[in-house]
Amino acid sequence: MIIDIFCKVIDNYGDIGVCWRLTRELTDLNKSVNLYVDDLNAFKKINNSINPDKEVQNINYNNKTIHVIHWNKTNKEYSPGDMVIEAFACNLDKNCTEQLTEKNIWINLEYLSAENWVEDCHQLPSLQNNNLKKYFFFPGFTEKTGGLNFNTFLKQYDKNVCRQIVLNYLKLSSDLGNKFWFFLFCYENTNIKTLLEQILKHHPEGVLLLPESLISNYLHVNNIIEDIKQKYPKATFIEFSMIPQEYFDIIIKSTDLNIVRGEDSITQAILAGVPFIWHIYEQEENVHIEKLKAMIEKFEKFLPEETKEIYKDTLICFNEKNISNNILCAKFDDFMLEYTKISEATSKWSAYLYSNKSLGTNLIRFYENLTKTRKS
Ligand code: TRH
Repeated sequence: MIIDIFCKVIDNYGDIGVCWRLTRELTDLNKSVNLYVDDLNAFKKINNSINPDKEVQNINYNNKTIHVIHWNKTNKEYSPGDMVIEAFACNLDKNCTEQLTEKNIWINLEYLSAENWVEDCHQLPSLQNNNLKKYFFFPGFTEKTGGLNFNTFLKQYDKNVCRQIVLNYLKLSSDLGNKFWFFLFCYENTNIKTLLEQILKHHPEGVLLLPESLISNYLHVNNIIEDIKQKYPKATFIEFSMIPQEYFDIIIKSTDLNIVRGEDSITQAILAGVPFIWHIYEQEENVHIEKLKAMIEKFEKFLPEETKEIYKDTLICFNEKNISNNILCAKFDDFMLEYTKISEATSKWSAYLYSNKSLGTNLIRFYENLTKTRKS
């Protein structure tokens, strides 16, 4: 089975991050994937084997070959795969859609949302001008969606295994192995200093893992790391440049707390089964806050009653601006005091989400059911 995935990089790394992860999962499921990407420079930042100057290249992944094509809208003689996936409604250009027939299963892979309406739209067909059906496919948090985008093989890696890998990969002293580790990869955020201080108040010898990103730059520009080091001299700050996605995933599974962003890193953080704080991608008219509340609503089903409000307040406050520092301190302190209960709930939610199977698995299942129906 041949699958074409088309990826248009809007900004940041989530578009290519989601597509590369899905490509790897489908490859692990023994499908042959052609990945079309318009911005190979962004791709190289999360996969250093990519050559941004090559129009076509083969990537070796787990002793299998993935075809990567620079998608520059002038790709000639396109011959479609069995399943053609437009990531985030990136819309194929004419010389591709003209080659599609009803033998090809045409998918629009949507952005992740925990909102309930997603279930009603998932797998809906939409008749296109060329009289072919394009199917909406929504990742999601329930069995009535396409499930979350994760790599099934990683499920067997537990925190200790991942922590050992990270100690070696980042060449860290093994003395750090038994400390409280937390990972920070969010957007610029005026509340971050208070959050880091509250975490270190509870874990003064904490280890902060900090890849180069918008937030690491923000911390440096505002001298926040220096300030915090004064207050918490036993804390360790591990900074590093961007790393391949496979190792990014292992870092997320190695920590005790993840403060992450966007769509793809939050997904991996939730599945890691340890407490997470989500800095959601900001949208107009506060649409992102509704999305944030929808995710919290799904998670709080696993939280004890007394912890629900604390968790919700923490995430809302972290994503809001102009909250007084006293309130921020109190909320983040409450979060750390509830850490064990939140940790137990995250672990249960992770187990449930894994049981929904991966986005890749569910796409294959959809394809097989649809082609079976069409044959009968
Ligand atoms: O980079 P992001 O902010 O991407 C965003 C979101 O996906 C958002 O939903 C979308 O609308 C917007 O892009 C256009 O955050 P996200 O989703 O976590 O993607 C980051 C990807 O980068 C993820 O796949 C992990 C990967 N990554 C690495 O592989 N190595 C690294 O060192 C780092 C820091 C990230």
